[in-house]
Amino acid sequence: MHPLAEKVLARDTRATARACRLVDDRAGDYAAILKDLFPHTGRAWVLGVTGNPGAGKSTLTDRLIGAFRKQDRRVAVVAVDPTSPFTGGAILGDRIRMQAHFGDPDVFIRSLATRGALGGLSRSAVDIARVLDAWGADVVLVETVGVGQDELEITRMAHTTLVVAAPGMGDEVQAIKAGILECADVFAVNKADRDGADAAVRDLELMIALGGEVARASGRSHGHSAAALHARAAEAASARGGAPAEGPWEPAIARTVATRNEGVAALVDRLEAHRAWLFGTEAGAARREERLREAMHVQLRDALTDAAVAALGPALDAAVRAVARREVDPYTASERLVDAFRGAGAAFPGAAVAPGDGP
Ligand SMILES: Nc1nc2c(ncn2[C@@H]2O[C@H](COP(=O)(O)OP(=O)(O)OP(=O)(O)O)[C@@H](O)[C@H]2O)c(=O)[nH]1
Ligand SMILES: [Mg+2]
Repeated sequence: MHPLAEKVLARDTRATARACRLVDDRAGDYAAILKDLFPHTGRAWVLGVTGNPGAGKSTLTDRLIGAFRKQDRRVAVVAVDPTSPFTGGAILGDRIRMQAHFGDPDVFIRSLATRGALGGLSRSAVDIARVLDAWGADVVLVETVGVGQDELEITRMAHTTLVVAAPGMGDEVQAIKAGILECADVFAVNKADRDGADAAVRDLELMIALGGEVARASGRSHGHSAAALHARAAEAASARGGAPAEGPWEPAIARTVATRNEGVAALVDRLEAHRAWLFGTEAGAARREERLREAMHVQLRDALTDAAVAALGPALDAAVRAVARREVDPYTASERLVDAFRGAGAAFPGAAVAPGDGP
């Protein structure tokens, strides 16, 4: 086993920080470390915290750290900084907001610095969450601003996604990116000390009900009224410590005032109810498999892209020039490159596909 991986498993915080840095930079033995750690992962509950800028994600995350620490759980935070490509600015602010937990050996906070490369951010976030899972985190909180494709992918990797909304920022529901809404398992209407919290809750309730209508009309099963009853029963059952009920999950809503630590216990209950559903029901198992498949697709896409770019080398350059000169369209060029890559498929014994043999 890689010595750094060994130290992560021994819960050495310094070594864990170093492993995170290598993984974020894709430097050194990062791949070997990830491979060695993987068998020791799968224990952590990955909780995504997303929402519009300034909604109170970091403040609420800090409160959630506090609530989980009271239960004696080890907590890790991955703060994905949306502004880093330009300024790196928000990282410092988030660090300061979570400073209360600085020095607690059972809290690990890491800001992501990855810039540039396609999919780099989501890849780093997933891998770093794994490192922190191996470090022994019971809960990994991943804070992202709900903008951009990368961030959507990060949200989709979480077991449970908390969307933080705040009143007084215009039409809250409209302001939340559609893709993020689809991933929401629990909503926090934060800044409930401000005017407009009731309206925000009503909008969300309506939106969730309409989501059910749309799903029913299109023949999908989640969110319809029977399901809503199931979900509520599940919530009630798990609040009593019983088994969650079967059936799809209906998003839950909690009001919070993060600055005053109000409503946080109720929020944690709703998050826990989702976790109980996810890990305790057939529907939850199906959801986890679906998410795992999506994650595999992302991994595969990245691996294939890297492999193809490396294998094609000059052919790719030639294709770019040919497209630029309008000698060939990009669709045909891509097909030809794929054929060429498949021709070089001997690197995958037994799985090689001859040109023209494809589906
Ligand atoms: N009135 C009120 N203010 C709050 C509440 N929660 C957070 N804030 C304030 O809102 C501002 C933004 O809070 P953050 O926690 O940084 O929000 P964020 O969503 O993490 O922001 P970004 O990471 O920049 O997108 C800060 O000034 C907080 O003190 C709340 O419940 N009520
Ligand atoms: Mg923040």
